Amino acid sequence: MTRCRSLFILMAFAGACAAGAQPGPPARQVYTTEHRFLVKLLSAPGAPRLEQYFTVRLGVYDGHDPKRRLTDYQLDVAAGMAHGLAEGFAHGMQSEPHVELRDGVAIVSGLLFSMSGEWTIRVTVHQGGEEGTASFQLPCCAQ
Ligand SMILES: [Cu+2]
Repeated sequence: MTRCRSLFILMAFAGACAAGAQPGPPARQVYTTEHRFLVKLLSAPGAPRLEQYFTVRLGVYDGHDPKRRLTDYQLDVAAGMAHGLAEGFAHGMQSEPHVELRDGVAIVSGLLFSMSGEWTIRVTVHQGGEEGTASFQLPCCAQ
């Protein structure tokens, strides 16, 4: 019974990921400070589920030549809720995101939202001695 239920949740999750990976509405994108980098949210679940791990895919582009996708960068990813703070998070996630670069696309797994409301995914790009930070808002969660 427990095993069946786990399998069902896993399949539902896989379905959500597949849906997120399909070409759909224009990717959301944010420039880092001084337009150094352009970070695109290539895919994300339409609606993350409370207390369920999910994955997003990010692309990083030259901010001054946004058609040029970068491959030689490193990414730090953190997520949290501001709860009205002008800067920073009132609290983070209860999990540690994992970043894997595959053909220049950053696959960020291990994201988990533990509370309903507006979450921020903060991405810091490091490349060639430069860095820049971009933030994406993601609401939590589907009912
Ligand atoms: Cu919160």
